[in-house]
Amino acid sequence: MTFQPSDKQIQTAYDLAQERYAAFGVDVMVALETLKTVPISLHCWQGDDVSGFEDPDRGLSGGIMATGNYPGKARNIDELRSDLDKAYSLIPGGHRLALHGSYLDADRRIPRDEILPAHFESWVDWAKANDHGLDFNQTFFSHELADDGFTLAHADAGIRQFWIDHAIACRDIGAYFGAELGEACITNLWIPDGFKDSPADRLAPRQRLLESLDAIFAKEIDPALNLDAVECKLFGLGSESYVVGSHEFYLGYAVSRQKLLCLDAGHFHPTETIADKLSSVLLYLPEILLHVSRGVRWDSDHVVTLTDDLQAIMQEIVRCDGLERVHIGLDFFDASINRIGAWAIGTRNACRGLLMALLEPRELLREYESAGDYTGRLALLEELKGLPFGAVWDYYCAAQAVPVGMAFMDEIREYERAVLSQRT
Ligand code: RNT
Ligand code: ZN
Repeated sequence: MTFQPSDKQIQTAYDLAQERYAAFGVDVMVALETLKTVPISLHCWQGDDVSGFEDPDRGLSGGIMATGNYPGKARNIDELRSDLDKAYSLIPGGHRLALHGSYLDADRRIPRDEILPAHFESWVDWAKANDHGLDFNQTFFSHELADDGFTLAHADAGIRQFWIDHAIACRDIGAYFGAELGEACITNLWIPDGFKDSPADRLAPRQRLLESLDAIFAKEIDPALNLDAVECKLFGLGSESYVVGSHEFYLGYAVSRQKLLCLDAGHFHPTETIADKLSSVLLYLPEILLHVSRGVRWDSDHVVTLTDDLQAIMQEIVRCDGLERVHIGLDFFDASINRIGAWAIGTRNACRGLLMALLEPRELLREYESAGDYTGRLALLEELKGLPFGAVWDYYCAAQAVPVGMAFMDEIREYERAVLSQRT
């Protein structure tokens, strides 16, 4: 038996917490009202170890890897949707779903350059029925034309064209999502292209990627329907020495073409964090997409926990007044634990990190800073870590009618018993 607070205990703890925060000039109610309006884009690929439904038996490629074989992985679209429904029911607030091109609903294999909005109609029906916004991603991996490690930067013009056509088809699907759901879809482009060992020519593949991207984005799409993002990376499995789409490459591309830059927390040197990048990028670009993830020693895509890194990212979004401009997406895939648990734990942590940031006494911190009182600033930042944030979080979960504390694990265990364990 785990301890569960009663409604009265939740309320009492919340009332006291409110007073503690008020003493620092923080209105907890305002923070919770704001938190409620911020959607997190859950990534569909945590539910099936990035297999997708184009050809689920094909192994994952592209320098990414889901390790572990926890039983009960979703084997088809219905199972994935059922698992997602369960996950959303454990997370406070209203949230989005990020799909990948390979999660199409078709009864035969459709070539990637021929995928259509029709192949995603059932996802739109599901999104409408459950009030989820949709985001999208082109799929440039787990495919025979990506097996040599190159797609949009491939030396072969025919292969490049195939992937250009795939990317264009996906933008149209993104626009279809946007039109059907009445809010823009963010279609994010990430390619695995790179070399295992030191290349002799770093320039030519980047020149080809630049041209491919310009061809993909040649058609104007109403930004109210679809927004394009490009995701950079430092290295991947098998592309340790050179990745065509590096940070500098895409920063330059995004700024010059006014595309969204996607910053994945696992795509930089292990001690380099993305939090500090937001205030710079926001000066040059109207919007940013985040892939909130947790790298452990490498881009391992561990479930998001409430780390200093996560808190710093959320603090920066709030401190930069960036809640409208920074879109929060998740990107992790752990196959060694219950996959619904992974979604619930990772997304709840993203929300918790955001709540902590919203509870910060920004004015007071800035007063200390402008007065040159850096000791006061440091003392306050440390003091905040001991404020009763958990009481506010519990109250929020209760108010949003989702499980408080560890109770979400009871639901996950029950779902595992009744549903997941039946999958063989
Ligand atoms: C890979 C990128 C990319 C993928 C997903 C599946 O390193 O982070 O975002 O994780 O598209
Ligand atoms: Zn990513």
